Amino acid sequence: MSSQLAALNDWVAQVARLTRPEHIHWCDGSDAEDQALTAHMLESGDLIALNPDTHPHCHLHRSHPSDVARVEHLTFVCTRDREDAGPNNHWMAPDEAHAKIDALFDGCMQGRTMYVVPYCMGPIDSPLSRCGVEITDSPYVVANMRRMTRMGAAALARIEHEGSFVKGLHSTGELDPDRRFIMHFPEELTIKSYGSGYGGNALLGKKCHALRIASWQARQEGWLAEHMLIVGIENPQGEVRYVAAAFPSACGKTNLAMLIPPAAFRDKGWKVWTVGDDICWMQPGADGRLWAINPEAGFFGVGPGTGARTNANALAMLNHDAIFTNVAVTADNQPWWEGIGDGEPALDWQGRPYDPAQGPAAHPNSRFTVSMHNCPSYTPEAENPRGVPISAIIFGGRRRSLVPLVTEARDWTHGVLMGAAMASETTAAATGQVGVVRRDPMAMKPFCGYHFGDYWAHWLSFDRPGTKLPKIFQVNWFRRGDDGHFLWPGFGDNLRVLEWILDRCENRVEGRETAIGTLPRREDLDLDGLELPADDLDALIDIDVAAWREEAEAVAAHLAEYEPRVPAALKQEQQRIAAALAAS
Ligand code: GTP
Ligand code: SPV
Ligand code: MN
Repeated sequence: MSSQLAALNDWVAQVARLTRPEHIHWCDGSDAEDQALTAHMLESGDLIALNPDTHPHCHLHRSHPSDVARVEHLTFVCTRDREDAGPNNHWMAPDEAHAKIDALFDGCMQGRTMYVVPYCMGPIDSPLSRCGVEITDSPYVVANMRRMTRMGAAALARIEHEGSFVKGLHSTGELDPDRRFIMHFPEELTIKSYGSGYGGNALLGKKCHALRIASWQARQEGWLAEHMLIVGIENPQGEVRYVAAAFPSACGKTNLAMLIPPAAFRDKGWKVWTVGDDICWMQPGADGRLWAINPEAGFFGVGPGTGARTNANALAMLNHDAIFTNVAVTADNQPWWEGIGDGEPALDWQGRPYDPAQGPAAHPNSRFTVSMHNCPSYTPEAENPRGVPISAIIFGGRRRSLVPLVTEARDWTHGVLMGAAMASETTAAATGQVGVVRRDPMAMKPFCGYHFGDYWAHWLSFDRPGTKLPKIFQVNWFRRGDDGHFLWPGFGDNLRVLEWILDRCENRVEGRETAIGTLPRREDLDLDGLELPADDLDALIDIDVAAWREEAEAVAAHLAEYEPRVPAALKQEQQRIAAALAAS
């Protein structure tokens, strides 16, 4: 046995001594294994079969009603030095954290099966990929990990010859919010999660490994682990350009990654290719460009708002072999959520007869899990071990006011400031109040595994001789008028903005320079086939200088929260913009 496998076996044995499972099952990732697990979950009630005629091999899982979103207040980064976790994370000393959570794990798997889940984040043969092993007592987690990662024998083989893997220990525990912690030990490449069966709390390959732990590793090794979609845009000449975009949770990544071009664009030959919808790992290649992989193998997407009009690609991938979590069902047992566009809910997400007085039928953070092979716009480039070259990086948020439809940063440093200054209205993806504007730098507030000051310095460090970095942009699909309506139609029409962005990257289109960056003028956007009230368009590409002066002050105060680790170059950039605003 290789020493790597010996280390893995030792750890599994040690966990088994602590948690005392009745059985230990090593997952091989095979179809037979998946089928057996599914049958077992149908029997236990963990899964409910959906209509086999309309949705073959699709199942519904209902979470405990108190366990339906990520829990940021119970998520900790446990570094030896408290400062390294930064004010952006909750911190606990590693010894204290281990003791606290191990006490919960003590004996927690008695009478249950412990699953050992080897997985690879990224294509098995990519040098950019990294492996992990999740130990869990939840068959639902195993089924999700199988769709979301390259799970099983191939991953184990890679672990056997590779230096290291991330250790993740998970138990659903009693699902008691008072006995729930999601703990990260970046210096030990270890994650421990207890008391939640939900998404980012429990599928440890995703946010815990691929963002919190990976961002730490990426800083040490010279790459970036980001909360970004990756999408390929093919123009009528057949050239494909890749864009990576960071939007906070439930702010449009899945939708942009699977965008369907508006009819006028489709007719001209525009196509969109999906590489990833949530996480992007990227690093400079020998040619100086940034090359990116999607470490995931599937989508864990938001149901509500996903409909035939807004995202037909997403709907099309959900009619076979999908797991649905906390959605409603129709009388004939099809999945249903607000905005799906068809049918009526019969049972709500808790399985009660639907009653509008009890709130929405589907939980606002209800989700689907599918393999990316289900997606009609999926591209085999997602399997390319080299990754894809990134032409533009986009930062976006959900802002009903202030932030224009699109703004181009003047250079990398300005772009990093744009990312660092991002703010967005909170959503149902995490427990807590919804709709409150908070700073969410690079859409990484809940996910950066170390001090934001160090993180910004790391971003700035990519700007060095020999690199051909992507241009950076900021977008906002969520501007609203005084009466609350969205000023921009969004979804497929976002391609009009992507076209301007890609044309800017190749110096093919003009814009208007302002204190906050370059904005398109009306004539710079391709609005063919779009009926947009002139006032709405004006508002979308205008800037309110007085409001931006206030924003500049707020950004300075926000940066100051990360002192003394804020890079001087970032502060100077902020002052440059404040001065430009003062002069405009
Ligand atoms: P996570 O999986 O939580 O990281 O979310 P995400 O960023 O992938 O968000 P997603 O694409 O699932 O969108 C979340 C919600 O925003 C859904 O209700 C969408 O319908 C809505 N949405 C997405 N794109 C747009 C857009 O361009 N305009 C408007 N108005 N809403 C959008
Ligand atoms: C998010 O909240 O950003 C998600 C869902 O993508 S979860 O996997 O729960 O983090
Ligand atoms: Mn996400």
